Amino acid sequence: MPRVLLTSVCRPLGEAYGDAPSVGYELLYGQVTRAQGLFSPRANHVQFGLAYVAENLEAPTTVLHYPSKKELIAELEKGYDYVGLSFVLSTFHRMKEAVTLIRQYAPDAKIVLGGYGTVLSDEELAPWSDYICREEGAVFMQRLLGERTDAPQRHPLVISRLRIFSREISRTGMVFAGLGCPNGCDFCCTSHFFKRKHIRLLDTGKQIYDVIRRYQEIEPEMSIVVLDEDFLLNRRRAMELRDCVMEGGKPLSIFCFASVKALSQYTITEIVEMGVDGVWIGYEGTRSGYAKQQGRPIEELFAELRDHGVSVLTSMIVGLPYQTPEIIEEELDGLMKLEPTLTQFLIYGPTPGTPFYEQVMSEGRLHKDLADDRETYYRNCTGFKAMVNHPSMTPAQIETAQTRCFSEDLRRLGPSIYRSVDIWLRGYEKFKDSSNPMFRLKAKRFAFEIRRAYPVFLAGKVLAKGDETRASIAALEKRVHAALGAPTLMESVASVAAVGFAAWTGLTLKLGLFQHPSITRHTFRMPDESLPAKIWRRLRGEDEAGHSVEVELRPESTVWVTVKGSLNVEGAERLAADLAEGLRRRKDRLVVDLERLAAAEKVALDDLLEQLRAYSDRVRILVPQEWALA
Ligand code: B12
Ligand code: SF4
Repeated sequence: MPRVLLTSVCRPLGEAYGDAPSVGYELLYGQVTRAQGLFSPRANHVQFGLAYVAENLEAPTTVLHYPSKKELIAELEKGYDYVGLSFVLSTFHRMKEAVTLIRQYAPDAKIVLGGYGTVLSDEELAPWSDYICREEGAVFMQRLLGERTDAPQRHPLVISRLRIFSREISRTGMVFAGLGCPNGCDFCCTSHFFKRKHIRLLDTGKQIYDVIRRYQEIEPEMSIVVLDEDFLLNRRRAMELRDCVMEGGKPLSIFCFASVKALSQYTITEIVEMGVDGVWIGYEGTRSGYAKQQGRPIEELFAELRDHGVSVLTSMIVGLPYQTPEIIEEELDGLMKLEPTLTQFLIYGPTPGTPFYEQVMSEGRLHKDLADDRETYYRNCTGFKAMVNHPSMTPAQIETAQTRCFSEDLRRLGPSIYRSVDIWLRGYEKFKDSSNPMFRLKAKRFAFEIRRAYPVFLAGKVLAKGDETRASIAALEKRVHAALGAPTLMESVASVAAVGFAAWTGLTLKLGLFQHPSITRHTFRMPDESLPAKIWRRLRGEDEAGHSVEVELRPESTVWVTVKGSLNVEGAERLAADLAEGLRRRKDRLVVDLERLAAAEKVALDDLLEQLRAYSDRVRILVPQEWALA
């Protein structure tokens, strides 16, 4: 079987290393809370697409996220038949760097390019590749490797970790529900990349819910991000998810992308019941006229979301043809009145493959220096550089307006971490006495999140810039304490420590220390996997008693054992002994998934449960609902 390596471009990334200023590993710190300095929430994001492709192949596959050049070389020297590389336009030069290494250290490997950088022409990409993927990547690779393409796709588990003041405070499970978007906004790369089609990776609400449950097996309260461009547009699928959540009886915390048009299809009750408590809404511009902006009046929609504990990340475009510095100012005022929790401001820019790009090129409006130097143009496809001749504004005016928007957002609304607490508090107050039991549970969840945030107030009161901001943080703290009680001694101690951590965070930012992740390496179906894998993997296969076992090593040291077929007493004894042996030798968490058993003897199940009881703090057993085991 061919061996496959999938990799991102190499680190270090960033302005100091020749990239455009915003290019790095983070969404919030890089593109949203960039003016918020030490108060910015931080989370490194891996290349999710690579994890998705790897999960769905049969070939042994290694995935590297952000290797250094040295680490990439070391991996290449292990010998691979195919090397897939994911890149975007702004990392085109990085792709070339990596391909040069692949050619040198794995000269026989076939090179496959994927990701949104492949909007470039064959002519530009052919010298750097053997194959180019411009579609959903798992099926593309299956076809390329001669594997079956008709099996249902599997969903990887990918977890992002959020840090505040350099401390990890929560984990988020990523759900990949779909690609592309039918709305076709003229500037939108992903919509036009998939030819305005929506490709469902998870077809039904039940499938989405099942993936969420898998994350919750790892951490019961894990929050979820659903990556799917206009997730709520498909009402049927979203309402199926809502039904599953209601049936499950446990409130969720889901962040998703949704347009005004899509959101307008739901009542706030439906949104909250679905578990959605965070949405990314494109505000764009008041006169931008995209179809997705049609629906409920935006002021009414935002106010309702806010009052029900739903945080909003909203994005505004700077540099639309009708805008002048005064109009941008007016639009910014309007946006600030909506009190978004997080805000992104991007410059209207042309990406190859979009209608806006076609228009700009046909009218010769790309700045001459960029038109003459395509490499510099691609490098700056980030939303932070004015690249197109504007009817009334100079590039400097557009870029200054963007910077001002970010700083005004911070000055007027304060750091986003406090805005989040404010929204949770509103949600808590709204739902704590609700007649809907699910909402009362949701209030408890908000209370839990707020309580976890108790230690952040002191740092805000001491270190935030501006008297007004510090005063509003103090006022929020008072409201929180009035609603949920004064801090405990431990929380007070944690608050003092948080000031230290916040100051340390400020210092690391100033000195540029610890700003790069280390490599993340995952292997899938590799024969030479590490020892822990071997211990568990020997459980795999058919048992003579009639059941079969599949083993997966999932993130967060979780081993997932699926048992299929029929389980009798003898087989259960052998299985239990093997599982207990693994648990004894390893510290991993174990999920024993019996949901796909066709038949089982009751005594066999009882034995299995009994044998694993000693490890109950690390073991979860999933059984079909109708069995109703404890
Ligand atoms: C998560 C994300 C990030 C993360 C992670 C980086 C990443 N590229 O995955 C972070 C926050 C770091 C990030 C940063 C940036 N991003 Co970004 N990001 C996204 C986002 C929101 C989701 C991508 C995703 O993971 N989707 C889920 C997975 C499952 O789907 P997928 O990526 O499409 O992958 C599938 C296929 O495309 C394909 N595929 C992908 N790679 C490969 C590789 C191979 C070998 C194969 C065979 C197939 C394949 O197979 C996958 C499964 O079907 C997209 C917008 C979007 N909604 O898609 C923007 C997007 C990719 N980002 C974009 C941009 C501009 C950036 C930044 C330049 C922003 C900036 N101002 O700095 C930086 C670049 C930094 C970097 N390191 O690359 C643009 C790219 C436009 C372009 N043509 O270049 C997008 C499309 C947003 C947009 N609408 O403009 N980003
Ligand atoms: S709604 Fe969002 S994802 Fe869809 S086309 Fe418009 S900008 Fe792109």
